Amino acid sequence: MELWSNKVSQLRAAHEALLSRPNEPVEGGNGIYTKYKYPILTAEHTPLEWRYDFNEDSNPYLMQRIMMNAVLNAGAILFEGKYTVVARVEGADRKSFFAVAQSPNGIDNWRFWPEPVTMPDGNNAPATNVYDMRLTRHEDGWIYGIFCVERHDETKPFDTSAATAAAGIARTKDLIHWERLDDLKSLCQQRNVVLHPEFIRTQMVNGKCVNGKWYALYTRPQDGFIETGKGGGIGWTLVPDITHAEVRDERIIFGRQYHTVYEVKNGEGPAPIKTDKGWLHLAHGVRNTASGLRYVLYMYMTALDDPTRVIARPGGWFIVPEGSEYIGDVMNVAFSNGWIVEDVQRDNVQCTKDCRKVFIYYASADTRLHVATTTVEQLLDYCLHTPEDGLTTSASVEKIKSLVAKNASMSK
Ligand code: M1P
Repeated sequence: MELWSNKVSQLRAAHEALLSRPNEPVEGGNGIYTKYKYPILTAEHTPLEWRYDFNEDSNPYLMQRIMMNAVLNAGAILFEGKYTVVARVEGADRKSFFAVAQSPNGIDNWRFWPEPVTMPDGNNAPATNVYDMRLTRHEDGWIYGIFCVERHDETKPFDTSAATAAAGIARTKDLIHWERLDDLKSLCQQRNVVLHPEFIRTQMVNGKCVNGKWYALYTRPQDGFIETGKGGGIGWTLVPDITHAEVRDERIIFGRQYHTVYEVKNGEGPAPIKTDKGWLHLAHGVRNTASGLRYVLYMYMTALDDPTRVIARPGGWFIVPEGSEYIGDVMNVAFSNGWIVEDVQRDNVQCTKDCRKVFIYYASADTRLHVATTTVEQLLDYCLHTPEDGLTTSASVEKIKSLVAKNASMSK
């Protein structure tokens, strides 16, 4: 009896030590953002009550009854003053579910809420798996979660890997009660669908400017579950009624491109951040390699008055898996569907620019969740002053030579 209760005490103490461990910035870095020493959430951070039966009679060996595999791709939002993520938690059975975790500072001391999110099916067919929720605090007053809904492809009954991906849409005010709306209707498969935070109030129809009020969605149409086919690029569509959203008119605003980091797939990350110089976007690009697909994060900007008009495309990747981040269930993957921008500048740094802090939540190798911190000003500087991908080796060499020449002119 005593031995069993000692084991429980040790288990709880070790868990608490993990949850309360302070995180530390990694010094050095690239000047664009700061990474941190420890992942912020892993399978081991999930509540013990989700995993153990704490009754000695029914669990004499103190076994984990339900094992957790990973905590990854999380939507993020400032909620009631707390840094909040709706993480994708994956159990040992491969099923993902959503769970809310909060931190007082966005960097450490993350605690999951006692129970995972109960996501209703609404009018939709039940899903086999759900994941990668993008959270958008919309100007209509709701918090929306748009996520991938995966089901077996019943047109291929004998293929156990055949699947379809659609965008599930739900909304909430408290992150506890979710109202499930209709899945996004689309002729293509859809993943990485993101709701723009503001209504779009004008659009061109048949060459004429029409006024109205539309929800705007970033999409990523694909021909198949894995294969992008003709699709794949960041698309844009307007929907008048978010409760019955349908893709009617979709256009690619940022496509895939040969020999870039987004050659094979290109998908929006979290909802963009509004700044006075334009919308900041974080996205993921995928290319193929001899060791499999490589997922990296990249950034771009669009015009304030037209979120479909790309105004800055810094070349190459922004965040990649580094060191131990490379290793895990799906190697060579950095993925992000959540970031938080502080609504006001919280620290006392004297700043004449947009020094709002940004917390980028990214997962590595589909296994664990990390944070990187920066400011709006740094991200603007990065986007507006990183040269574009010139698409050829000679263009890349010329960029380096002009930087060398600029630096040389300084020493004259
Ligand atoms: O395994 C890498 C990622 O693969 C999928 O992303 P995408 O639809 O862009 O290919 C998703 O399963 C994502 O969750 C995962 O991180």
